Amino acid sequence: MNVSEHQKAARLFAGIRNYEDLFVENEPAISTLQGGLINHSYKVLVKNKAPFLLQQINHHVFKTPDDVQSNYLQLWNFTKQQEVALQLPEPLFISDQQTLHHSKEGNTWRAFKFIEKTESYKVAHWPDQAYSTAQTFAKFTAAFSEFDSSTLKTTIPKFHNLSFRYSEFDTALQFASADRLQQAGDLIKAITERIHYKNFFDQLQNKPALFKKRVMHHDAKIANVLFEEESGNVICAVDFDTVMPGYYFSDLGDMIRSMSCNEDETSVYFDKIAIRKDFYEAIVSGYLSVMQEELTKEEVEVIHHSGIIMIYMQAIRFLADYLNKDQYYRITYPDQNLHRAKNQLLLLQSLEQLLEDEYSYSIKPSVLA
Ligand code: GN1
Ligand code: MG
Repeated sequence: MNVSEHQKAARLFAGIRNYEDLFVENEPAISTLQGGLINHSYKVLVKNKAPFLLQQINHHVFKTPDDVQSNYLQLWNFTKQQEVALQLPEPLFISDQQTLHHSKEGNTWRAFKFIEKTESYKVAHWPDQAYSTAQTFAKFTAAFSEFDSSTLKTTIPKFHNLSFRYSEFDTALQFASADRLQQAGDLIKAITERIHYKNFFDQLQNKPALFKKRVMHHDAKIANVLFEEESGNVICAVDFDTVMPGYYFSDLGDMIRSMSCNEDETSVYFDKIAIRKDFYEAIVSGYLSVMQEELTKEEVEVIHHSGIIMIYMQAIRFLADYLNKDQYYRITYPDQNLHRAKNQLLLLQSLEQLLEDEYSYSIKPSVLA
């Protein structure tokens, strides 16, 4: 019988190590979970055992999957040892020390206890939901304020470094086909016109005492939060692969990106892409309700740059990937990355408008002049 790779991994995490242990009735039942653009995830049911989430870590994106897992275990152990009140998904062990399975096909697998009766959303439905999601990611960072973030391994170098992303985009421009360059013409212009956001990032990188590195999630979108089905309350954040030291605006900005609009990043209803002011305010105030004390005065002063930087960065990443012939983000139709970039640039425009009209917020704050 031909046993697939994920089936073998599921058996291992289910505690079935030998063929003698395997019977028809304890063969794991595996279903594919939709969602992320990077890893493959499955729900596994095994007779008389708690269900679990099985994941294959994408090693094209995460070149050192063992580091991804060791970062997670560091956080997990810290919360247990320090009795930090923060819920995290429980990693499953194959043996005493082992939480990873390296398949002979060259892939890395891990598993977590499945958290039942939950749901997650692609967009926020009520400002309250946005507020509690913002608090969740803020509490995540706050929970590790006593943890030395420099001990975390860098699983994706320069991941949320806007200057680096901009240079990748520049390189993509040089190698793109004439056809793709033409299709993306307006979007390329919209990005290059806004190079001052990159310059802003360059400047704050030179001020480590004012702009601090903390434990950041780096994928703080609402889709990465589990809500309890019945009550709608937040249970916990998930997807900690990109936890690394970073700037606060990575998470706050990704939340603005993913929750202040009624359409998600894949929407092609371009005329509906807009920032909802009440959601925007809920996100910023929810985040500050937890993080205000942690942030420096200078960080708070430029808080409205958070959404700008992250939406801009995501537009750049989607467009660069389109120009690179879609090597990074999974697509379901040919122009999807182009459309995602357009979606994000429209969102950026809408945020710029809001900040100018309603907040009289200067995009070049004096602190960084
Ligand atoms: C990727 O796979 P997923 O959806 O969790 C990406 C994020 C992007 C996001 C866009 C490792 O996350 O940075 O913001 O897509 N993760 C990685 O939705 O590149
Ligand atoms: Mg992710």
